[in-house]
Amino acid sequence: RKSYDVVIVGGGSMGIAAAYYVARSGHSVAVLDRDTIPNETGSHHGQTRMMRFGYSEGESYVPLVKHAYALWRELEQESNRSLYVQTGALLMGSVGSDFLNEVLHSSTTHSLPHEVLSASDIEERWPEIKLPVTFNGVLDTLAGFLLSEECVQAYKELALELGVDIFEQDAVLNVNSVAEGVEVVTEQHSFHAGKVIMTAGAWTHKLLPEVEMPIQPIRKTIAWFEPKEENAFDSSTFPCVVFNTSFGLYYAFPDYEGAGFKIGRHDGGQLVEPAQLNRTFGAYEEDEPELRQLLDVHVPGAAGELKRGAVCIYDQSPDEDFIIDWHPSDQRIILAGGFSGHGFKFASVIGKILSEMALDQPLIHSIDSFKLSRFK
Ligand code: PYC
Repeated sequence: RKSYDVVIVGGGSMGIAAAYYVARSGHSVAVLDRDTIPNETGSHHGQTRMMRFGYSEGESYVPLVKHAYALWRELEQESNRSLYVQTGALLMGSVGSDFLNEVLHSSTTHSLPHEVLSASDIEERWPEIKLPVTFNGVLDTLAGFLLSEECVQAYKELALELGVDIFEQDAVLNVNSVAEGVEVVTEQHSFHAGKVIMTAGAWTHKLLPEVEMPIQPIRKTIAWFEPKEENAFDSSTFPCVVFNTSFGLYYAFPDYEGAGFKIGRHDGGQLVEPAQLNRTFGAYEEDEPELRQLLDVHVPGAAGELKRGAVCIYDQSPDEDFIIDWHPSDQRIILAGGFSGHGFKFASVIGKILSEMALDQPLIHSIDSFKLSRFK
């Protein structure tokens, strides 16, 4: 049996970041994952994740985004990698919609650099975007995208350098509280931990059925399309875009290193059991057409050939806010999940917060609004 100060169950973006920050404080750490790290079965694959500051999900996230951003920049320095591409993000929707009002409220409350643009301002600047006159947009100038697998790889390499033990392709079978710590049993090993951090997405509830983690896994698709005109959507000139339309909330990324114009839909998707998730893009009839629909209406020049499609998973909480808390009956177990498809950008700062929770340190941010007890 192997003993560690902290065992982390789930080495996705949150778990691997937590491993790094715990190890940086001089404690022994093991990270356990049923897959490899990084992998294509969680919520961090597909090249890019958006970093937005004027936050449509609520201005209370803005200080957390700012801190996350500072830590991503620090990770770039420490890993000697380039992880962030600042393109700006253009958020568009009906004039006066709750969505745009919240983006504006976040931007003004926190004095974030931004520009409010009419439909014609937008079309003048990016003729590839087609909008009705009833739409306008907010350009979040600091925004851009993170290279998601590279971020996970960077944390992994730094964690390994600090002596973290990583156990890949070894699924966790049991997590049990005992008098002197927490026992974790995997297919191949057994561990004794002073503290356990659970960052296993929908698997957390399976491993700790006594904790009511109200997380619904949702199957989501993303796809890369060949632009009809070469270079029209290149990340050197085209921003990340979000469209809040009458037929769905969509996000898209400019073409980075020839991958194509990447698009996904934030709402919708299929409610699934994690073990039964169909990971084949195209397995559902609507997979490609629902993404093309947005392109056909608002970005027709990007609606070329499908280059690649992928499937990923959202772990959705009922209010789409995160769940970060201690286990209600064992404070040695820390729970994090419900990132609801907007969590990746925060993985750096949440990893740090989870490390502080595990090490009984003061928290750099309050987690009051993320507590599990809000659902009671
Ligand atoms: O939170 O910005 C975001 C996002 C983009 C795609 C999925 N989530």
